[in-house]
Amino acid sequence: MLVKKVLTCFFALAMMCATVSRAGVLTDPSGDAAPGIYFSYDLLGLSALPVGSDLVVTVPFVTGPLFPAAIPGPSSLLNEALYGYVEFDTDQNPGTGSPSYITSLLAVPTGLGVDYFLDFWMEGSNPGMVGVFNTTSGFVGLAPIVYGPTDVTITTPLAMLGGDDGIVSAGSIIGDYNGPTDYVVPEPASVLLLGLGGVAVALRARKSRKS
Ligand SMILES: [Ca+2]
Ligand SMILES: [Ca+2]
Repeated sequence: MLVKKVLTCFFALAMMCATVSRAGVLTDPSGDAAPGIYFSYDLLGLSALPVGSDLVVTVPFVTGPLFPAAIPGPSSLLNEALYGYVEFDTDQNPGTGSPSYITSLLAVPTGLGVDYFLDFWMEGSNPGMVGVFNTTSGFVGLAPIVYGPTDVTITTPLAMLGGDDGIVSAGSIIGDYNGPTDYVVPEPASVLLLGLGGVAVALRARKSRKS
């Protein structure tokens, strides 16, 4: 009986750890992006994890023959430049902050109360940097972005996010200059499934809700 109780507690703790440790890691299916007038960016997911005193965000994309050799930012002045936002619910409380752009632009519920966001548009006038905004008080500063061959990575000092611990709920909406082509949102149910290794189940659930 005692063994069973210990095992039950261990399993519950393991589930909590799995959920927390994966909270900043999201997946998104390939092939679900809307056509873009200039380029159809197709997200594969998003990770937003604390590394030292920074929050490191990586946004990977589906690549292919037409994918740019290096993802262009707005300062490239290329038609296929990447635009968009990454949003953070830093206190993981949907009751604080603002509604997500994903909701206001695409009418998709996210469960996010967005406290901070990264603005890719600002890279147009600040090459290699994106804007960091607090949804209540406005512009906070600039954070570096690295445009890679298959993903982009943004490193934001936690000090610019109100001294947060870097455990955040996050989402992203991206596209070309004309408008959004794809988005990724957190889903509490799928976060738990991912923690338990149910990736395929989560992807199927996501796709059925999108179609
Ligand atoms: Ca996608
Ligand atoms: Ca919030």
